[in-house]
Amino acid sequence: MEERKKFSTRLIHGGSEPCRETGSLIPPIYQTSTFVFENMEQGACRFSGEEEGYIYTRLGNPTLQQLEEVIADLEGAEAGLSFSSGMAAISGVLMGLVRSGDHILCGDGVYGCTYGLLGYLQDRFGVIPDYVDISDEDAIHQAIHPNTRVIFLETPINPTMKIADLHQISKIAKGKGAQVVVDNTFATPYGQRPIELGADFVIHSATKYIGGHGDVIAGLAVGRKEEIDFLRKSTLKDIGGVLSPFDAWLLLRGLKTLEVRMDRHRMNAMAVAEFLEGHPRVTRVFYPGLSSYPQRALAARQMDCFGGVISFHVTGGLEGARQVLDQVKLCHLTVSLGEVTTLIQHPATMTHSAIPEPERLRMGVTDDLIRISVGLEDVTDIIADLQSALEEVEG
Ligand code: 3LM
Repeated sequence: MEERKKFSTRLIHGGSEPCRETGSLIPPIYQTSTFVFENMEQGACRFSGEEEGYIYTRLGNPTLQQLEEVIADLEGAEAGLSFSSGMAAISGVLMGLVRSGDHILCGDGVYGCTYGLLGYLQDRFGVIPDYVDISDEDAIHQAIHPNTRVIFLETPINPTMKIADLHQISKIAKGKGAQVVVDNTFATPYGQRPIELGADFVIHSATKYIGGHGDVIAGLAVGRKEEIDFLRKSTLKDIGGVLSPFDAWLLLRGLKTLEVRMDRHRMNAMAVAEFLEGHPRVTRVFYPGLSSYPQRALAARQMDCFGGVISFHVTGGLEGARQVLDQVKLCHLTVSLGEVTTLIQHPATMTHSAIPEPERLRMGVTDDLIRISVGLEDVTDIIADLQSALEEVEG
């Protein structure tokens, strides 16, 4: 049996054979909305499923398929599916798994729009979302009910960087008939592979590290073939949040450098986290690579790379955060993360502002919390920018 190639080789060669007809090193983009049939019989057979082949890009496209095969391979899953955004992937997977009256158990922190989606599913469709402290095994056991269909986890959580023990939670879920869905956006498949730890589905906002360059909005999901096929034919096809072939091509290009980018993100983030930790205006820093990180042992066991996102608390509350964010120059004041440029933002008033205050505070998203996605610039320049911005914070 041929030995499985290493991660970086699979990133670069995955699905990317030179084109046989033209010799083109990079496969062409199938930038088409539809596919021509040879005759009516063939069209009918494609629709009935008697014949395999493309019909219409919302139902499948060679460029999307190439991306879906690569992400499934990197995550160690049977099959993959692409969506027009991370939120389309999350809603597509969740709506394919739950029915009215089902319970979705979430970790105690999710991206603001995921929180919004769960509220919408509750109000309109009678799904019951619930949040639990993912570091408390007894609490997880107690929070799972007979109608719990899904355990939804971000790990690390955006933006608090808290992590979930995927092996332990997947084991608990298996015994209770719930499916574990992991949003792996922050870690990427280079940093952590939830399927290998027992999860059922992995989701990405591919807008972030997978694309890596801040020029595309996209989502991905992987899981067992049968279930991914079901999602393809139901929530992707009929709700219709399909990715454009050009954006899939951008992701395929971004993926080739995922490993080298993540290594540099990690090194830069570690240096920034250490700098922040030693700064008198910073009261607390959360980065899994730090020895002070509360879940250090779990992070080391579960993750191969801690990525580039750091969150930290500053003195002076909301005003302290404002003084830093209004002063940075090299770091761009913007939402999103995981790209070559360093991005900094204020979760309480931006990415997580849709979460009602008491819930937001319970999740640890306080007014003095800043999130930084450390980019690939020279780290001394990033630190110098933060240093001068932090000087603005009054005691
Ligand atoms: C952000 N996050 O700045 P898209 N899952 C996770 C995410 O962080 C995100 C999504 C899913 C941010 C976006 S806020 C207006 C900007 C863990 C997005 C959703 O649909 O591709 O944006 O992914 O934290």
